[in-house]
Amino acid sequence: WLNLPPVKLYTISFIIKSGKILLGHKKRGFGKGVYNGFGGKVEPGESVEAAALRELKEEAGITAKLVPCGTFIYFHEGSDHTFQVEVFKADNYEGESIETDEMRPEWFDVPDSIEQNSPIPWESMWAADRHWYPIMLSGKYFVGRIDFTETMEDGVKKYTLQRWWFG
Ligand code: 6OG
Repeated sequence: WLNLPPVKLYTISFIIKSGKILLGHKKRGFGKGVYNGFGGKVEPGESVEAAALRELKEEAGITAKLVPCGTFIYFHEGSDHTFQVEVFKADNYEGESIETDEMRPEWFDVPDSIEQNSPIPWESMWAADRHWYPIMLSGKYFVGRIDFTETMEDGVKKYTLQRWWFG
């Protein structure tokens, strides 16, 4: 664990407005088939915030005043990278959210509790999302680490979460 491989830096952004959260159903690439926020890789020389705004525009067709709300890092056995994901949110947006080549946007009710009959489709999302969405939705800043035991080939939904910290 002392020698984690080099970091790949990503963003994800969420619009959370009037009790609803905007997610995108990913149509291609990394995480295909899952619901997620809008985001992607930070390009060399680009700031994290500029990348978040660029990806929100590219994938959902909108702009927003994004505020950083958390960070998580994960690693899985056999990967040659450590992944760092910077999470942003906004309570409003400009433009009209549109389906793009990459994402189909869809609004979901923000649940009072994630335990019961949640309107958020946890089964069709990355395995760790249910651990940090509640912290994000509560308005607290979070920092987390996820260690996965399976490799990418088995599909994102089959990952086993080993550990999670936040604070
Ligand atoms: P492109 O390859 O499409 O960017 N991403 C994750 N999202 C969640 N919820 N959990 C993860 O791991 C993730 N790892 C990466 C970052 C990939 C998009 O997928 C996000 C980007 O928004 C537990 O450019």
